[in-house]
Amino acid sequence: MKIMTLVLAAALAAAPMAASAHSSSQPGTPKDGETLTVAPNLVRLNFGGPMRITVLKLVGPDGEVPLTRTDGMKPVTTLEATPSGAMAPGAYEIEWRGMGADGHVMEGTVDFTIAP
Ligand SMILES: [Cu+2]
Repeated sequence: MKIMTLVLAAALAAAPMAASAHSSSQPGTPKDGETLTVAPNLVRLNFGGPMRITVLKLVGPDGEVPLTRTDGMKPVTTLEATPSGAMAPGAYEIEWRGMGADGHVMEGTVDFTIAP
């Protein structure tokens, strides 16, 4: 019983530290809200700590644009992927989901526009 109490106390004490180790999402390329004059030949997401990205999608006016990832599925702090296929002018969204070093699942979107 005493051991269990100690373990619980240790877990509670460690909780704030775990929260501060949370991997954060940082501005990438394109930036959220950015308007581009030409289609990007590379998209880049940046994270404050290693992130294993499990879902990465680029969706535009003509549907999903296939992406080829530079580093496969390994945990990265910078994820790079090259869109393949034509990207018509319009609104695009990068959708991602991943797991940070602390095991927390995170997800986010980056919206950008290709000007006509
Ligand atoms: Cu976290």
